[in-house]
Order: sequence, then C-alpha cells, then structure tokens
Amino acid sequence: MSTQSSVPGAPASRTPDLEEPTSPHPPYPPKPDQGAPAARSATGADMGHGADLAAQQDAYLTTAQGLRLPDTDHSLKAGPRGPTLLQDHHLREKITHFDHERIPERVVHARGAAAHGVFVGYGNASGVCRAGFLAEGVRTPVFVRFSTVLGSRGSADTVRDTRGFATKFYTSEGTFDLVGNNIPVFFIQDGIKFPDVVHAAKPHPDREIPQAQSAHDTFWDFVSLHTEAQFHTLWNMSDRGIPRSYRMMEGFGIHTFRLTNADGETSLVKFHWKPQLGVHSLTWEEAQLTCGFDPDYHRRDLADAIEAGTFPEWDLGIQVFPDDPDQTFAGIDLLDPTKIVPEELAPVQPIGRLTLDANPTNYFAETEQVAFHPGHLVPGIDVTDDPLLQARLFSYLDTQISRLAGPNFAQIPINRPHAPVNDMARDGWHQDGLHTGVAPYRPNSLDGGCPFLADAAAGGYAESPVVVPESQRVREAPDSFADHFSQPRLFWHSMSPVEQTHIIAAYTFELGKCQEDVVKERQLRALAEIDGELCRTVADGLGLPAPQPEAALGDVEPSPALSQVGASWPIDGRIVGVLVDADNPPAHLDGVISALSDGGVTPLVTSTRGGELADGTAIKRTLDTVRSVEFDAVLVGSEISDSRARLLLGECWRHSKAIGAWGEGHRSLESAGYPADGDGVVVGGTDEVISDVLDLLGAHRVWYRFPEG
Ligand code: HDE
Repeated sequence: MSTQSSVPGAPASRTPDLEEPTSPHPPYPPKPDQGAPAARSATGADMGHGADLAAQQDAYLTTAQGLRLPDTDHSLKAGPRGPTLLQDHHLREKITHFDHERIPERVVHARGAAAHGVFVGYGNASGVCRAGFLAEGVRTPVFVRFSTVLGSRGSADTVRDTRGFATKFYTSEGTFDLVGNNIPVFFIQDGIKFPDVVHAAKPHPDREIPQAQSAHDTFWDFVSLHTEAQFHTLWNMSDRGIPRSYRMMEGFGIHTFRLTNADGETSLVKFHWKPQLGVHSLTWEEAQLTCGFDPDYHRRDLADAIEAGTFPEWDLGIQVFPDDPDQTFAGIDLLDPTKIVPEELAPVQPIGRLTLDANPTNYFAETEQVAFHPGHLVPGIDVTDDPLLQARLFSYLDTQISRLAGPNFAQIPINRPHAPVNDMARDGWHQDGLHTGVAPYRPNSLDGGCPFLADAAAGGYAESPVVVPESQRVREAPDSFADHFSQPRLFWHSMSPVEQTHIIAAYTFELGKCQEDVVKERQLRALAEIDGELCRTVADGLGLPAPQPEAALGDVEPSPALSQVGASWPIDGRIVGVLVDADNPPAHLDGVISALSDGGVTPLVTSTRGGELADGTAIKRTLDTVRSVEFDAVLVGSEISDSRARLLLGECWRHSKAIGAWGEGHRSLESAGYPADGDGVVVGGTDEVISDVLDLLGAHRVWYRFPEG
C-alpha cells in the first residue's frame, strides 16, 4: 500500500491496486485533508477519542448487527434458478436501507459544499460584544457551508444565483450560527413573503423547468411587480451572482444584530466576511460553460484548495452603529434588509480570522446533515426586529424537523454543541442521549433540583431589554421601507464601466429568456427608476422601447467599495495551465513548474495527449478534457496549432485571462491569431513571463481586454 501522491482530488487515501484486493485489512483512514465532527456526546461532552471510532470498523463485511458475511452478491434462493427466499435477512436489510438513503433536500440552498476550520478572535470587539469567542486569541472550531439558493442538490455550481455562507461556531458558551449570504441585501423585507419569492424563482410548477435559474418568466414577473426585490436582483445580475470561487466571496449577515458588552451597553451591527483572496467572479460565458464541463466546480475548488494546503481565510468584520431608538444610521433604516450601509459611511472593522483547514470526511454525515439556525445565539449577540429575521427565527427550526426526521437533529454529530447540554428535552426519533434521573422538569426535588437556572455571572443568556414602542397590531411596513430604488442606483453608479457592461448583458440575457413581453416591459420600468442608460441599453437588446422614470432620478453618492475591479490581491491557489506538446516538450519546463508552485499557484500541465512526458512529468489535463474555465491564466511552451489549442487560447483571450508564452509557445498564439503585444499577453524568457503573468493574475483578470460596451 503506497501513500497517494499530493495531487488534490485523488479519491482515496491509498493508491489502489490493479487487481481486486483480497487479503483482509482494516478500513483505510480518512485522507490527510479530511476532518470530522469533534467527538462530542449527544449532550456536548468531550468524548476524548478520534472521530474515526464512528467510521466503519471491521476488516470483514458484516450486517448492521455485526454478523460477518461470506457473500453479498447472491440472494438466498431455492436453487440456482429458483425464487428468492423471504428469509434472506441480508438481502432485506441491504435493500431496505438503500430504499431509505435519501432524505428531503433543503427547500432552498440544497446544493452546497462545506469545510471545517477555526475562528480566532482579535479581541478588539470587547468594547461592543462580550461573547467569549471574540476574545483575543480564543480558538473556536467552526463548520462553514456554502451553497446556491435555487437549484436542487444535483444542480450545477456556477449558475447565476445568490450564494449561502453559513458558519457554525462551536463556542464554549453554546453554538452560534451566522447564517448569511454573499450578497448584503435580500429580495423581501418581511419573511411572510419568502414562499412567494422562492415559488417565483424555483422551476415552473407545470414542467419543472428551468433548473437553478432566474432567467424565466415567473421570477421576473414577481420581482418586477414586487419592486423591493430590485436591489437584490441587481446584485444577482452583477458579477457577484457568478463567483469565481467560494474562497473569493464576501459574506454578509444581512440583518442588523444587537451586541451587548460586559457593561450591558448595546450597539447595532452588521456582520461581514472579507476574503483574503479578494472578491472575484467568473465571466458569464465561463459560468455557462462550467455548468457543462465541471458542474462541481465550486465544490472541487474548495476541497482541492484545502487539500493542497492553501487554506481559505476571511476576516469577520462589523459595521457598528449606535443603538438609537429609531434604529437608523445616516438616514438608512437598519431594520430594512433591502438596504446596505456603505462602507464609506461606516467602515468594516475586522474582529477575527476564519481559516478553513479540513474537508469533510463524509458529505452526507456532515454537509448534508448540518442544521443552521439564525436563532442559535450566544451571550452578547441578539437579534433585532427586522421582520425578515423574525420569520427566519421560526423557519429554521421547523424545517429541520422534516428534513432531519424529528426533533433530535441537534444530536447528529456535526450539530452537537461543544458546550454542555442539559435541556430537559426527552425521547423522540433517533434519541442518542442516555439521560439519567427521573425529573426532566423544573422545579423538581427528585433530581436534586438539577438543572439550575444560570444568571449572567453563570453564563446565562439574557435577551437585551429593548423598549418595544407603544403600538397597535397592524399588517404593514414602516414608511422608510418604501424606497426601492435609491440604493440600486447607488450600486449601479459604484460599478466600473466593465462591470456595468456585465450587468447590462445579464439583464438582457435573463429578460431575453422570458416568454412574456409584459414581464420584460414591467422590469424595464423598474430599470428606468434605477438608471436611464441601463434601462435604454437593456431595452435595445430586447428590441423594446425604453420607458421613462416616473420622476427625475435623485443623485446618489457612489460607494467605491462595491466594485470588484482596480486592486491587486493574493493569488494563492490560483490555477495556471501550462500548455506543452507531449511529444516535443519545451526546454525549462521543470523550472516553470517549480517557479509557479513557489509563486503559490497550482500549475496544471496540459498537453496533446495524456500520460507522462519523456522526463516523467505527469500530464494533468489533455486538450481533449480541458477548457479555459479550468485556468486562471495560461502559459504556452510549445508550438501547438491544432483546433483544440486554438479553442483553448481563444477562450482564455475572451475571458480576459493572462496569457504567457516562452520558447516556441508564441507560435501557438500566432496560429490562434493573438499577437505577442496583445493586451495581457506576455512573450519572452521564463522568468519575465512568469513574473508578469503572476502580476496580471493579482488583478484577477486583464480587465482592459474586456470591451466596455
Ligand atoms: Fe434562509 N432558509 N430563509 N435565508 N438560508 C434556509 O433552512 C428562510 C434568508 C440561508 O447551509 C432553510 O436548513 C426564510 C436570508 C442560508 O444549511 C429554511 C427566510 C438569508 C441557508 C430557510 C430566509 C438566508 C438557508 C432551508 C425569509 C441570508 C443554508 C434549509 C424569512 C441572511 C443553510 C434550512 C445551510 C436555508 C428559510 C431568508 C440564508 C427553509 C423563511 C435573508 C445560507 O429554513
């Protein structure tokens, strides 16, 4: 048994033998990059042993009762050609379990990928928050699940959609879940409308199409009628709707939360995750191609990066606002989840670092069964009266009961708190606790009065004593919720010209996919309230007249922090294709590969055929399997002038990726029609080419190669 090489993505922790192995040995251990839920009991106690005790144990095949089996390929039959006997327990047990392997997928956010990690507090939040896990140097285990919203569990990763960014902090004071998205605003201001927006965005109920898409009539019918959705829709139509990687996304708690410090003083905050790698996106064509070429692109990217040791990192940041009775800041209603507070008005202050350093060992046990809830809070963190958040506080508990079959889902290993649990809840499906005593009620004397109530000194959670204004029961929103267009306008004017072009293309595509002209016309009316040029250009693309706004549009102050263009970021874990002729490899290839690895990026040697080069270098991709979507940049070292190379280089050019050539590589570019002095093309010696290409990669793309209109 040799140890598997360090190529990310190898399926097992050992290189397999060609022949079926027959000598019994214990199950293989997990791969080195894989972590597992901590070994906690159902009631939160540290069981002090490795999670591998929950893995399969015996070298021999057994039944669920541990009975060893000599055969699993033949049912027990009345003779070799006779009927199968009902008494075949192994057959019935095997098939029955199989029949029940599926559980209901999440009604939204069904498609996801997750990782284990650690959160370390910087300690500077103590002025506003007394939560223990934010104290300086405190290390808290975390599990983070990223997701798309609309698609089913088997849908593609790179669709245009919002992404979930849900973090479970296993703190010593109880579990805190920050269940956010990669977009800081939401479609609706009141949770009662969630079924409406989700029904509109999900596939049409008659044909159940389209899958994982917003480019269809029911979605645009809803958002054009329900204009409070326009800001979130604009974010989705921007490059934020097609992230390059989960590692390159911001995350937002969206709602305003209320924090309390050790002196009982409260502040209002918005939570932000800031990725160390910057915020980057795919192009629309890349996103579409990837849905076909690699539907698991984001899952793979996350898992491979962790396996390769380039651990994704984020800063947790907060925007802090005074807890004034009107709960507004700079005229922005903090209880309205369709509004942002621009960072220029309230800077994001980093308060801790998240690092994802281990992949799940088992997708179902961990990523599928993890159950988040925005009401999982710890002392120092409280909710506000945002009506969207209020409905969520009901929904997440409720949904787990049908998804995870009963009320004991908190006892599933990935959901077990790392704080002691004594909750007086008993029994129910899949009870894994072995509760002692006779008195799961309070008050009691038979169990000596246990469990006791915890005051603040004993770590007891107390809701902040917010004054609820004198009021009357109504079904209505505050007047401040009625402005649906000033922030979309702010966003539009904060974009660079290239980003604006992408937004126009996205609206034109999505509305172009709608069948009903009235839906398009109604959405154009909403665009007219955001910006005249945006509306006109999209209308031109659709071949429809551009409506006028109802009144002259007000001025807005742009927020440069919203743009993704114009700076340089770390390139750790980026993928650089190295294109060479397998039968005539270029000189200096070794040096190129090591220089790229030293530069923190992953070189993918790509060639005219599979196998190895003459010097033993493994060929990782062939021109028959690869498309430009797999690379962030490409280096060409040989002359290859076949149509596959031309297609690859053409895509790299169109997707504004840095292109470098050394040796005879420039001939491949010429044959594909790209001049050595083209924008973002570097031709020369290996040192110069590698250094320039890595510099270009720092800006994510060769932005100036994109047409701006
Ligand atoms: Fe969710 N949402 N949501 N949501 N949401 C779920 O919970 C819901 C909302 C978010 O990786 C469900 O366990 C309602 C906003 C994420 O497991 C469900 C409303 C934000 C995830 C649910 C919202 C989110 C979910 C589906 C309106 C960003 C994936 C399965 C009141 C701040 C978590 C589940 C994971 C999942 C309900 C709105 C984020 C049905 C009713 C706003 C990241 O309970």
